[in-house]
Parts: sequence; structure tokens; C-alpha cells
Amino acid sequence: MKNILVIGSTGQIGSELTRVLRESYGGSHVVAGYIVGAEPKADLLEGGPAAIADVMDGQHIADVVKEYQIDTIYNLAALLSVVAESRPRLAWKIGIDGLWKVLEVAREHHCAVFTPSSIGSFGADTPHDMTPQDTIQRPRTIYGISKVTTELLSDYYHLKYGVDTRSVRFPGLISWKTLPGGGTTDYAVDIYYSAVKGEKFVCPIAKGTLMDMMYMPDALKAAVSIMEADASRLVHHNGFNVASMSFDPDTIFQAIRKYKPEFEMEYDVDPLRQSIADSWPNKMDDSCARNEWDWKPDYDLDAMTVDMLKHLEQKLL
Ligand code: AKB
Repeated sequence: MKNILVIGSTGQIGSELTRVLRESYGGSHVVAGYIVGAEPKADLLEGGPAAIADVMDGQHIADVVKEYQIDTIYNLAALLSVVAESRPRLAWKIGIDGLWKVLEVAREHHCAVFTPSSIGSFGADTPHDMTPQDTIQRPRTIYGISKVTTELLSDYYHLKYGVDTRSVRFPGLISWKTLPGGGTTDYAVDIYYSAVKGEKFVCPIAKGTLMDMMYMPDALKAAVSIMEADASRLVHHNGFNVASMSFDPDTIFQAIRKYKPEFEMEYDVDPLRQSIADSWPNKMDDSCARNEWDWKPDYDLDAMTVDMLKHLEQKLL
């Protein structure tokens, strides 16, 4: 049985991943790591142990790892792409200085580590259609630069020290449970909230801008599956492309209109978000993940839309 520490358990991915991991491995085997000022809500506190685990404090993380005999760390501490552009030094401190501390703890205490990468790790020079697993990665955002570094540093710890580092490149993640904060793909979550509230949606991304997106249950499945994968089959370790759907604002708008015919949308393009979106893939080729650890998503745009609308109606109305 694994003993898992989730660093960033109160964030967009962490809050849902901690619950899913507890269902699989048992509540007492999954520690919800958090920072002061972002304490877990009651259900996370009741479902299993919780501990302060700040990526800025490696000694503290080591103490938590020893206390709970942790063998697997999900390191989810990061700033998303748009907010990172306004606080580049902090983005680097959390994403890379913090990662370094986590990897050192993992090396000393023999833990496996998952630290997500992103479609943001690609850049304008990357082939945009069916973006290959191994290709040009020259991003110009601090988020992208830190994600490429995350992949390389994780590979380095694997090759040099034998630390079992694994990760995927997440597309934009869509969930009705926890809101993202400061990402380029956030519009694809916000649009559902507007549709359910009966408000016109003002889209900050231009019509025709394709990006990979994924429903949160599939993202959680990817995060758990890659850490469970048979190591002898893995050719890659970090930064697996994982894809499930790719759409532009008009396509998701039409998907929602199928169920909410009165829904309206207009465009007010945000230059920063748009320039980031333009540098990201239209659609990734995820055949390596499919071949090396049997990755397969469950949700397409229509299935996600039905589920999002159902749950947001229960939550908001
Ligand atoms: C963002 O938009 O910053 C994130 C991502 C795709 O990594 N959702």
C-alpha cells in the first residue's frame, strides 16, 4: 500500500486528486499537504491526515515524509500561466526552487514524484498540429520555461539518482468543483458558469483558437495511472502528452447551446491570454502515453458538457 503526500492539496487539481487517492488507497494513507493561508476545507480534514507542506521549506517536507512514511509525492505547487507572467520570480521560486527541494527529499527518502507539466511547455516554434511527444520546446512565458525545466529536472533526478519521477503534460483542465486561478484556458470553465447563471459570456480568447482541454476526471485518472504504470514499459518518464479533446471558443459555445439554446457569447479578446494561447498546440499527439501505459480518456466535449451543466445546476441554482 502506498503512503502519499499531496503538496498543494487545496488547489485546482489537488483538492480533487486528494479525494480520489483516498478512495483508492484509503484515507489514512494520503496526507493533504497545504500552506498557511490555504488550509483544507472540512471534508479534506475529515477524510485523512493533513500537514503543512510548503515547497519553500524542504526540511518541513522531509519531516512530514518521515512521520507518515511517505513513498509517493504529488507535487502540485505552481502558479498558472497568466498569473505567473505578473509574478515571474515567484512563479520560478514555487515551480523550480520548490521542485528542487521536493526532489532532494525524494532522493533522500526514496519517494516517487509526480510534478505536472503542461501544454504551456511548448512554444510558437513547436509544431501545432498533432504536436509530437519529443519536439521543439522553446516557450517564451515564465510558466512555460518553468514547465520545460520541471520536465528536464525531473528526468535528471531519474537518470542521475534513480528517483522515480513521472509526469504528464496537462491540457486546460475543466471542473465544476474547484475553479482554476489565472490560467489561459480558464475561459473553458468560466463559460459553463455563465451558461448556468443565465449570463452572456464575454470570451477573452478569439474564435478559431484551438487548445487541448480535458475534463478533470480524466486528468485525475492520468495522474494516478502514470504513477501506477509498469516501469519496465516506460520509454519516457516525464512530460507525457495526454489529450482528450481540442476545441476553440465557438465549438464549446455551440456544445453548450445544444442544451441551453438561449445562451449568448461575445468576444473581448485579452491580448496576453491570446498571445499565450497562440503559442500553444492546437492538438497534441498522445500516442506515447497510449502505448507506454494504456492512457485512454473517458470524456469528449459532449459528455463533459452534459456532466458540467448537470453538476453546476445543482451547485449554483
Ligand atoms: C493554464 O492555462 O495556465 C493552465 C495550463 C494549460 O497549464 N490551465
